[in-house]
Amino acid sequence: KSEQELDEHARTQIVEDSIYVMRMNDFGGYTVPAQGLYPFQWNWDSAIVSAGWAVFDEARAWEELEKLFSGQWEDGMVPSIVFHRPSNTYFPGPDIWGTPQKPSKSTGITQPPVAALSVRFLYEHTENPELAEQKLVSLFPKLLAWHRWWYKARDPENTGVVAILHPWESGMDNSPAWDESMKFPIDKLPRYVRCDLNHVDSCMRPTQETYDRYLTLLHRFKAANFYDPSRLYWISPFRVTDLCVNSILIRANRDLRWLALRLEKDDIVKEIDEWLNKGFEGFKQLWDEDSGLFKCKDQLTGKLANAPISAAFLPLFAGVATKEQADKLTHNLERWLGQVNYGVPSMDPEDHRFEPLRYWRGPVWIIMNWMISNGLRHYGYDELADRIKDDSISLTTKAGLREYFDPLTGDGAGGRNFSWTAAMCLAWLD
Ligand code: 9YW
Repeated sequence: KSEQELDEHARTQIVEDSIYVMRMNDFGGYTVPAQGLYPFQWNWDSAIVSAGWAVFDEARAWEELEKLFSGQWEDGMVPSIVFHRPSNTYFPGPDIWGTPQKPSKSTGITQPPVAALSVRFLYEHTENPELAEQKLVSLFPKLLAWHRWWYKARDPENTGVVAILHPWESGMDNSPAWDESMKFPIDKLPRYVRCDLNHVDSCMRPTQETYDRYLTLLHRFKAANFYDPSRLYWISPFRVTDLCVNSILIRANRDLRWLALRLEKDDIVKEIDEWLNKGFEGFKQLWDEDSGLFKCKDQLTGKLANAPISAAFLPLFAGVATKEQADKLTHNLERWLGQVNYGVPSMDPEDHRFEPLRYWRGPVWIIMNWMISNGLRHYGYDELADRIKDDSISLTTKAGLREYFDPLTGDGAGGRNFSWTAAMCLAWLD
């Protein structure tokens, strides 16, 4: 067979596999990221996964989002994990979090606010406009409440950018961007046993010391009147301006604005415009001219995090980078890509902390590739955007629907049969 035929065969196969994986991970209205390793509904995973469902089962796609919002707290927060059903293969589960039922068992922290992007995606790709209109009307107030929560609970000082209080909130758990900010003392912890190492080799996961710090934060937040949002911002020993959450929030604000216009909600459009304007200002403090990259910032020390991570390129996705900044970013990105066989590594491969297999300290993540490539296209860097898309196709067709990939060898790593990787193959790479 010719190479082209083989390629086409591999592409058809990956679409079939992706649908199979999504169905397999469907636990009834919500999709688990990966069986065993992550057996509940994760927030930003689900938002991304709903776009995958939209390609072959629109009703199920809307259901995914509705199920996620069934876990929304009264104050508007949407938790990072909703524990719809018990499972003993993940730590820390609902017993450790011990959140009051509000209305489902959940964690007491949140995750990147992707959902507004998904609602717009589903609405624009609908084959059933009546259904889409109805879903938009019911989901819109929930999205709005969540975005308002971000500004009220996580930017009480009105800086234009929001804070994360736990590395889990960024979605990039052990990113080198948190190394300095995670140096607070570890509390005396109740004895615990991790479950992740039953599923994935320890060389691909955060270290034990990192886990002790994750748990220290969890227990401190729980002691603050069960994750009281008006207190957490002030008591947390970890308070960071994260590029991933802030870029996604700005992008989600744009999509929320688009949805508000559809619903003719002029006052809300104005409110969102204020968030966008102050967000644009807020991002200025995250630009590091010396390296030509955006950086995360420790809000407690006021210092930029000295870590060149792939989220540095996400302000392109948010549309908040200037043309000059975009040029410098792409210059860096080209250098990074020149050092690896598959992009985009989650940190600068020339940095001494780069580890090609350890989670957020080197591996390629397809969802990051999607956001970076989308941002590049928006700024007119089509060739680079294509290169990242091609790399993503090569990785998934060669190594399968893995959680992340080694940028040097292209080998798959972490969890297998991974839902958001499958969703990206359906909604982006096909
Ligand atoms: C954890 C589910 C989640 C993702 C995060 C990723 C990892 C581990 O897996 O978190 O214990 O929550 O870092 O982004 O949502 O895929």
